[in-house]
Amino acid sequence: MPQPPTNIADEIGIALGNLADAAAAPFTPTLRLGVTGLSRSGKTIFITSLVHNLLTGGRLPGFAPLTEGRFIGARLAEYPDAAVPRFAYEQHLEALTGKTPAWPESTKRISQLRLVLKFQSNRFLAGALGHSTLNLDIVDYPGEWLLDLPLLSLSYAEWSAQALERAQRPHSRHEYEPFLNAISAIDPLQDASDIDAEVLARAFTAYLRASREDGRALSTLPPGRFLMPGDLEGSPALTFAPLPPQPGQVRTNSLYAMLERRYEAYKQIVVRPFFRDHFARLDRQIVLVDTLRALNAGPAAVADLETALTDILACFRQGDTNPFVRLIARRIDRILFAATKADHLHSTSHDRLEAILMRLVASAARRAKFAGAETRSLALAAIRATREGTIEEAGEKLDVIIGTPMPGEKLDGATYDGKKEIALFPGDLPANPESLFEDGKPVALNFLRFMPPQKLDRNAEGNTVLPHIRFDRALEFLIGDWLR
Ligand SMILES: Nc1nc2c(ncn2[C@@H]2O[C@H](COP(=O)(O)OP(=O)(O)OP(=O)(O)O)[C@@H](O)[C@H]2O)c(=O)[nH]1
Ligand SMILES: [Mg+2]
Repeated sequence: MPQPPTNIADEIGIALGNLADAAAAPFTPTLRLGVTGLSRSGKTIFITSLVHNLLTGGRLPGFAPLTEGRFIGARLAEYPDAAVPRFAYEQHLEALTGKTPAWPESTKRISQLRLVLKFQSNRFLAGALGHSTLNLDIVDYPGEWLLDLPLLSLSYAEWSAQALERAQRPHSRHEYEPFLNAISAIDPLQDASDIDAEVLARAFTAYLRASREDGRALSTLPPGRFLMPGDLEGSPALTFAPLPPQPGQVRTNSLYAMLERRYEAYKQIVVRPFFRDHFARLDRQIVLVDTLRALNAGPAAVADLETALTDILACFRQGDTNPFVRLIARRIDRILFAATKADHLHSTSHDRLEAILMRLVASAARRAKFAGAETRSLALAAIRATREGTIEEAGEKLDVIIGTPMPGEKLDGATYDGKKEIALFPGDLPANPESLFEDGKPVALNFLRFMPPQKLDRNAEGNTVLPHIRFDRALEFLIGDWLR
C-alpha cells in the first residue's frame, strides 16, 4: 500500500507553521522558493547568482521590479530555524569571483538562507503605506537527497524490487556483480546479524558509488544518504540493502526483517523530516535540469532522468492556492522548469533545448497543471561561462561558443589544462525531441565543462556583475508578482 509522505503529527506541524507564517504576513510575508534539482544540476550556482543579483541589483532587464524602479534593495537576514546552517553565499561568491575563479564544490550538507527584499508596491493601499518587505526563504541541499522522496511511498519489498531490477540492466551488471555475490552468500531468512547487514550495506554502497562514476545512467540512485551521509555517517539507519522477495511471512528476527526495519527507520528518521521541514511548505518551485549531460550520456540516461523527475515531482504539493486555504495548507502555485547551463550551447539552439526539456518534464508538468499550478519552461544559465562567435569550417559558417574548458576535459584526443580558450561547435540538437527517447545511438554532441567567467564587469557601485542567460526572466516568473 502506498503511504502518504507525512503522518498526522507532521500535518499538524505543517499547518501550525503555515498559521504562524500567516500571523506574521501582514507585516512581512514569507515566500518559500524550492530549488529542486538532482546532483550537479546547478542548485548552488542558481542560489548564489540569485542572492548576488538581488543584493547588488544586477543586470536584470526582464525583472520588472528593477526595471520599473520599484525594487529598493535586499539584505541577508538571520534564518528563523537555528538548527540549520546558513547558505555559504560569501564563500561561494568568493570562489566564483576571486583571483582564480572556480566553481563551488558539490554540496554535502543542508543550508538555508533568508533574503529580505524591500520594494515600492504599486498596489494602491500598500503604496500609500510606504515600502513593502518580503522574506524570501531558500534551502540548498545535496541533490542526491532528492532521490529519496519517492521512497516515502514505497515499501521495502517494492523498493528492493526496483533497485534489483535496475541493477540487473545490462550496463549495470559489472558494477553490480560484487553486490550480487554478497546477496547470494547470505540467506535472507537466517538470524539477523549486524555483521551481515554491514557486509550487504557496504557492497550495496560500493555498487551505488560505481554507478555514480558510470556516465551512462542517472548520476546517483537512492538512497541518497548512502553516498552523501551528511551527519549520519555510520548510523544503523544507513546500514541496509535491498533483498530479493521472500515468500510468505518472514520471522521478525530474520536478516530480511531487520533490513526492512532499517529501511523503514531510514524513511522515518531521515527522509520524512527532510520532506516535512523543507519541501511541504513551498510556494514556488524551480526545477533545474541538466538536460545536456543526460543527452551526452544517451537514451538510457534520458529515460532515467525523465522517470526520476516525474517520481520526485509527484511528491511535491502543487496546485492553485487561494489566500484562505494558504492559511493552513500551502501549495506550489508556479513551477519553472529550467534547462540549466544553456551557455554550453549557442543561443540559436536554445529553442531546441527548451523543446527537449518540455518533453522530459511533460508528465510532471501535466500533473502540476491538472492540480491548478502554472508552469513554464526556460533554457537558462545562472552564470554564463561562455560567449558566442562564428567560425568558418569547409566554407560553412558555424555558430560556436567560446570559453575555457575545465582542466582535464577531453575532446578529439586533446586534454585541456584550464587555461586555453577555445571555440567549440557543440553540435546540433535534434529538431524532434522524441528521437532522444527512442533506443538507439546517442546524439553526437560535444559538451565540455567550462571554467567560470574569468573577467567580470563591475557596476557603478563597484560590485561584480555576474553574466547570465535569461536568469532575469526566471526571477520574474518566480517572485515578480510577489513584489507588485
Ligand atoms: N557553464 C555553466 N556551468 C554551470 C552553471 N551552473 C552550474 N554549472 C556547472 O555545474 C556544476 C554543478 O553546479 P552546482 O550548482 O554545484 O550543482 P548542485 O545542483 O548544487 O549540485 P549538488 O550540490 O551536487 O547537488 C558547477 O560546478 C558548474 O561546473 C551555469 O550557469 N553555467
Ligand atoms: Mg550544490
